[in-house]
Amino acid sequence: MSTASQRLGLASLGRVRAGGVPGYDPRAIEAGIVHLGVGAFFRAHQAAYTHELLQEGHHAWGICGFSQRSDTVPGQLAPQDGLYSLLVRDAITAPRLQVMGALRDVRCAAHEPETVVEKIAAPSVHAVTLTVSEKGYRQDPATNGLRIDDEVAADLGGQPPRTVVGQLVRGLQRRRAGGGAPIAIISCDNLTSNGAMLRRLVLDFVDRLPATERGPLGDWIATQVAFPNTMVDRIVPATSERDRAEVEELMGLRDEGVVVAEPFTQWVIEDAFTGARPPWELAGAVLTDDVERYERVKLRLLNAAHSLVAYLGVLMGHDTIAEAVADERIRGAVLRLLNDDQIPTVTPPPDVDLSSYRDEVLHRFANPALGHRTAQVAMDGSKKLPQRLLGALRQRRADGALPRYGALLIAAWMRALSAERADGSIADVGDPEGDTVRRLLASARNDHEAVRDVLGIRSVFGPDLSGDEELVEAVAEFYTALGRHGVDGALRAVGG
Ligand code: CS2
Repeated sequence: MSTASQRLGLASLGRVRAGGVPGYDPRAIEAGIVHLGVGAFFRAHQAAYTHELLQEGHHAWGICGFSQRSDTVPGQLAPQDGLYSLLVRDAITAPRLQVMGALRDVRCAAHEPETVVEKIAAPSVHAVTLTVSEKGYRQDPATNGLRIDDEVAADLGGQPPRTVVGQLVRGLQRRRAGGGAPIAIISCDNLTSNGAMLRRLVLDFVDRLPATERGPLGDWIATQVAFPNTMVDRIVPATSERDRAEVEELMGLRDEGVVVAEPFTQWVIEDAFTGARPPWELAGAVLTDDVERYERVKLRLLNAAHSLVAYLGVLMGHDTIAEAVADERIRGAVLRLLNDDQIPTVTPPPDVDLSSYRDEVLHRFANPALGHRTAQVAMDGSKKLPQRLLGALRQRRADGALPRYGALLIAAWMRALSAERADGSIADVGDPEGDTVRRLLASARNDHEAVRDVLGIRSVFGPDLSGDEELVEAVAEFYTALGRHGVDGALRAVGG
C-alpha cells in the first residue's frame, strides 16, 4: 500500500512533480477582488484568467473568495493555502495540469457575514465577481425585481446578511460610508443581462431600506458602482474522486481542491467600469460594448442544447453528456432544436458564425475525457430554462411559429423530474420546483391538464405560457409520447 501523499500547499509547492506552478509568490499578492461562490466553475474560469494576470506581474489582483453556505471548499482549500490545481482534459492530448495561486483567502460567508461586508468595503478591493448560480439571485420573475422571502426580509431588517444581494448592499453601504471608492460588481452566471439584472436587484433592496438608513446610497450606487454584463463559457464538470486520484498520481501531492475543465474558455465583459479594473484582456477576455449578442448566442445555443442532451440523456440512461450526444437520436434532436427553434432567434456579433458555433458546441459536448454527468446539467431546470429556452420560444411564438423541439425540451424536463429508473426509484434530478411539478403531475386528470398546470407555474413560465393552447398541446403530446413510448416514440412524434 502506498503511503498517503503530502498535501498541496505553499510549503510543498517545490515538490510538484508534473504540471505548472505559479510564477509569482502567492504570499506577495494583494486581494483586489472579492468573489462570491467559490465553486468549480469560478476556479476554472475567472480565477484562471486572474492567475494569468498574476503571472504577468499584476500583483494587486489576488482574490478573496467566499462560499455562501457550505464549508466544503473552504475546508478543502484553507489547509492548502488557497492553492488548487486545474486539470484540462480533451480527447486527444494528455491532460494538462496547472497549480493556481490567485485565491488568497477562502471563507464561508454564512460563518463570517461580517467579513464579507468588510471585504467589499475595503478600499484595496475594486471588483466583486459572482458565481452564485441562477437561484442565488432570488429574482422574482413576475416583476424582475427582488423576491422578498424570509431571508431577504431578515437581511433588510439589519441582521448580518445571509443573502447575496444583502451582502452586496451591506458591503456597499459601508464602502460609501468609508470614502466611497468606485467598485465593479460582476455577475458571471448564465443569466440574460446578468449585470443589469443584478443592479436592479441591488437597487430594489436599497429602496426597501428605511429612509434613515438609505440616505443617498441608491444615488451613489447608480453613479459609482458598475454592474457590467458578462458572458462566461467553459464546461466544468463536478470533480470526481477519480480526478483527485489522477492529479495525485501526476503531481505527487494530494489536492482536495482539484477542478477539471475543457480546453475551451471564453469571457466577454462589458466595458463599463467606474474605477480600476483587473486587465483581464491580457488573459484573453474580450472587453466590448456589446455583450448581449454574445450572451444570447451562448445561452440559446450552447446552454439550450446542453439541457436537451441532459434530459433526453437522463431519460435514456446515458450517464454522461459525451455518451448522450454520441447517440445519433439525441444528436439529431439537438440539431433540430438549434436549427429550427433557437438559431432563428439570435443575431450574432460580427465575429461569430452560427453554424460553426453550433458545430463547435457539439464537438465540445462530445469530449469524452470530461465525464460531465447528464444529471449535473439536468439540475435546476426550472431556473435555467427561462434563460436558455423560454425567451427564444416566446420570440418564435410571436413570429407565428411553434417551436416543436423547444416543446420537447419542456416535456423532457417534466418527465426527467418524475422519471422512474429500472429499479422503480425516481431519478435524482434536483430542482427547486421538483416537488411542485410532481404534485401537479400527480393531481392532474390527464396529461393535457398536467402540462397546463405545470406551465401555470408563473415563476418559471410567466403569466402567458399556460394560456398558449397550441404550445400546451404540443408539450402534452410529447410528454405523453415520452411516457408511453420513451424517447424514441417522442422523437417520432416531434418529427411529425
Ligand atoms: C450547463 C452549463 O450545467 C449547465 O446547465 O449548461 O453549466 C455549461 O456547462 C456552461 O454554461 C458552459 O459555459
